[in-house]
Amino acid sequence: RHQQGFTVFFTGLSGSGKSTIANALMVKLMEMGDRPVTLLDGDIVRKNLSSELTFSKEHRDLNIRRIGFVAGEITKNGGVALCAPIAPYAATRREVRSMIEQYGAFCEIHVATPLEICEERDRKGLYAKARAGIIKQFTGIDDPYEEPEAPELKIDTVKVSPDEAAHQVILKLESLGLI
Ligand code: GGZ
Repeated sequence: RHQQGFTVFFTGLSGSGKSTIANALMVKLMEMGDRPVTLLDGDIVRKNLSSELTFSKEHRDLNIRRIGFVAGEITKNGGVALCAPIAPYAATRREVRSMIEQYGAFCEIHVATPLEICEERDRKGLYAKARAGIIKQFTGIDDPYEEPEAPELKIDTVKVSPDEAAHQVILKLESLGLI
């Protein structure tokens, strides 16, 4: 039972909570213990797989396609891939979806924390740097983020804690028959 692999693809602004929710989800899925779970977090991928890339549209797209490729291989082999990049472009997200749906299910999760809140928290001080012009092409400030139109799930992190958000994803995966 539940042999099909799948990918959970989080998308949202810097500081929206993607990593935190993905990590909480990973713990829950690993506790279930039926399949190997691989987390492809934005900054870890940037460091290890995409270290030569910038934040131009071309390079962001290349980064997302690489993540999609790895997630596709994991999905093909019956595993669970959790991806948590910004992935600001809708067309590129669609591309990755169709890559992965050849092998298993694709579950897109919009971590929909509003820009004002990400900026107010500014955990890494990047928004302040972007406003000051020290960092250019920063998503939400002087670079686009195209909101998902039909994600499998949209999480309102203003109302919901990371653990509750991870639980919402679990419920969605159950309703899709994936776990
Ligand atoms: C967006 C940037 C930028 C620019 C550095 N724009 O909060 P973080 O720090 O850890 O998350 C952001 C991360 C985004 O990398 P991704 O690979 O997820 O982006 S994409 O999907 O668009 O390829 C942020 C940091 O890198 N960062 N410069 N200009 N985020």
